[in-house]
Amino acid sequence: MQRNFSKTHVLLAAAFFVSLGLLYSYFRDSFSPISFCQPCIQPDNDFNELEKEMEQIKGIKHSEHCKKDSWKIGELLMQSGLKYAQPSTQTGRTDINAVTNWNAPLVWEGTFDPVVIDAIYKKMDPRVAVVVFAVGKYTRFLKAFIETGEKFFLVGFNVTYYIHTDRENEVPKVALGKGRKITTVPVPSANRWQDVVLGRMKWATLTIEKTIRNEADYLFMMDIDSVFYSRFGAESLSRLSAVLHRGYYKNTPREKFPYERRPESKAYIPAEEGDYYYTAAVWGGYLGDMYKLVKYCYEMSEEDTKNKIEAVWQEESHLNKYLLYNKPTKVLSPEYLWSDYDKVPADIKVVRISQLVKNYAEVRPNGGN
Ligand code: UD2
Repeated sequence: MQRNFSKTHVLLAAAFFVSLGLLYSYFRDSFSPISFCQPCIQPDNDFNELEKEMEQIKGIKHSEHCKKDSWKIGELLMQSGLKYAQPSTQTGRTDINAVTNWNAPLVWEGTFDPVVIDAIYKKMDPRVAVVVFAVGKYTRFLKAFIETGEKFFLVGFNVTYYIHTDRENEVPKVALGKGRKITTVPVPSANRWQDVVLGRMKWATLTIEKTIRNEADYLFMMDIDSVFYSRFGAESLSRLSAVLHRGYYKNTPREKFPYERRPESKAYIPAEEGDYYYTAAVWGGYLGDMYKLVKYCYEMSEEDTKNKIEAVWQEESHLNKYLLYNKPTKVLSPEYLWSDYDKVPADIKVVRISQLVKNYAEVRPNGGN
């Protein structure tokens, strides 16, 4: 009797645990938070909120890429036998500062070896999304941007240009390198250029949620009215990379930065705070971190609209606010966004990408400069 009793219990317990296992595997996908590829996500409280929202969106699945064993960011692996100059601890550029006060690299020509850095990042085989907008007459800038991007931007890497436009028929056919493609995303036209620049945050958020989250590991947001003049390579990649605005990178006291100074705006930064002034024309990072930041700019600008205020430099103001309290992991020198309007000073050894001269009044829907 005693023996039968324990046998029954053992059987019942086994059945219980088997059912528990079955139930767990059935519901596992609903319990585990939806996440981006392994390198992109460091869940925290804010992010859990975003993830909850994303769970609402149907059809989101982990991409196969995430399961790749080779994809372990942060591991700076390099193959044996690579030939390159030995690095020095004593010599280097002395005319610039190559590190921030939170110890992140400040990237200038001469502070990295392109052979080494490309080799390291190519080993990870990352997929890079470039999100651009060409709304209204701005489609005229697409051809030169993509053609020069093919010559200079992360050459040899997998790159997809996500072109958001209201004029799909004006997206040019450009010969692309291996592993590179164009995806066109329709967006509505706008009457105000301010609505386009700010609207970028909303549309980019949606495209990341719907498409890019399954297709990329890194994401760059870029202005379309620019051309690449020189190498823009893997040295630009990090969890969050921001570019110093060419107008304010030298000897500008922080109180003179064109941050939003009205406390009513969500982008408000007090006069006595600030590290650098970053441009919103080029910024990039891991997909998950960029999603969080793009969505932040979108939500903060929506809050401002509710409060009947628009930040002085639209999304650039919100970006600067975010980056003050969430420091970038790499700061890129103004080599990573210069301007054809300006002379190139001695410390800019190479212009990698540059904003084109344009007739603001002619090209924008509501004129202005
Ligand atoms: C500056 C910033 C830009 C943004 C803007 C906010 C630089 C180089 N750029 O650009 O990143 O922060 O100020 O005021 O400092 N666009 C269209 N259609 C339009 C208008 C804009 O597609 O009708 C897109 C396009 O991708 C363009 C981008 O928005 O490159 C920025 O607009 P912009 O170039 O007119 O603004 P700009 O030069 O003042």
